[in-house]
Amino acid sequence: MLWPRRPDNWREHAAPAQRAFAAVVKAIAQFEPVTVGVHPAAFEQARLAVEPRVRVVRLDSDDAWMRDVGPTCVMNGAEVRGVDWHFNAWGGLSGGLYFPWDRDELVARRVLETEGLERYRAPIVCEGGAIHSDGEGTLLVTEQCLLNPNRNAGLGRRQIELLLKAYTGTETVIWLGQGVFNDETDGHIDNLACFVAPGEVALGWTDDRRDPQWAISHDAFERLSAARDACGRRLRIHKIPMPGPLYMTASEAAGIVPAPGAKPRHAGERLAASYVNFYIANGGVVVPLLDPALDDRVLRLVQRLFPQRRVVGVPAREILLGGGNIHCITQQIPRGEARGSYRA
Ligand code: KQY
Repeated sequence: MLWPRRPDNWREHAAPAQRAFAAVVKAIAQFEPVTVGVHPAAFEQARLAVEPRVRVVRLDSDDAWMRDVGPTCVMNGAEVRGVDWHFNAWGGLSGGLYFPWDRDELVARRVLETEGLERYRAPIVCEGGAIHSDGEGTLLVTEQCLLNPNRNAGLGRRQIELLLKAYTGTETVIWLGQGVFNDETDGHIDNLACFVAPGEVALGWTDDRRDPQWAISHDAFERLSAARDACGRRLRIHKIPMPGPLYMTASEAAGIVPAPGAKPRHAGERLAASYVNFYIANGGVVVPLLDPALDDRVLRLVQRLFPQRRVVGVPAREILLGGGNIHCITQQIPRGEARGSYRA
C-alpha cells in the first residue's frame, strides 16, 4: 500500500483518509505481511499510525493508489515476476486526475526492486484496477477504460487484447461495457465486478431502474451470461447490491484544497461507491463498509462467497471520497520464488 497525503484529493490534509488507510492495513495484517510506502516527510507519522509488524518503507508517489501504480504480479509455477504498465493518472492530459504523475510512474519499478522481483515493462497504458484475473487464463476488463483514447490512442481492441494477454499470460479477455456510474477512472473493472473463484463473478447490482447504474449493471450481466472463460466454462454471476446512491457532502468538499492540475471535487457529486472493491487476502476478505443500511447484508453475502476466508468490514467512506476503495489502495505480491538477477 501507499500512504495518502495530497490535500487536493484527501480532505483535511488527508488525516481522516490516513486513519481509514491505517484501518485497512490493520485488517490485512491479520492475514498476511503488509508493506506501506511513504513519502520521507510522512515516514514518522505513518510509522506511528500502523502496527510495528507492518513494514514501512520510504517510497515517494503522487498519490496512494497502489493497485494502479504498483506492479501486476504474474506467476509461472512458483516463479513470480512483475508487470510494470505505463501510467498516465487515469487519462493523461485528456481527463486524467492530476498532473504531474512522474513519481507514480516509477512506483512499480521501485516495488519490484525492493521485493527482488524481475520486471516486464509493458508497452501500454493500463492500471491494475483496469483488469481482473481468475488465475486460470481469463481477464475481465471494461471497454470504457481500456478502449478509451486517453489511455492508448492509436491502438484498437485487437491490439490491446493481444498485449494484455501477452503480459498477463492469459488467453481469454471478457469485455464488459461501462464501469460504475461516475467512476473517475473511466470505469475500472475493479469497482464493478470481480472473480470470486474461477468461473464465478461478483457484480455490483441495482434493481432501481431510475438509477443510471441500472443499465450499466444489466448490460454487464448480459455480457457475463453470454461469455465463456478460458476453460470453456459459463460464468456463475453473484449480484452484490450497490450502496447508496452516495454523494459528497458540502463539509466533505470544503475540506479539500483545490489545486491546479488536480480534479476538482464538488458537494453533491455522486460517489462511485461499490462493495465489489474488496481485497482478497490469505485467509480473509477485507470489504469496504459504505452504507449502514446494507453493510451487514453485504458482509454476509461476501462471506457466503468465500467460505474458506474470514470476511472483515472496514469503514471506507474516506477512501471513497478520494475516488476509489480498498481494492484500489492495495496490491498483492504473491509469495513465490524470484529467479534472475535481483534476489539473493
Ligand atoms: O479504481 C481504482 N483502482 C483506483 C481509483 C483511483 C482514483 C483516483 N482518484
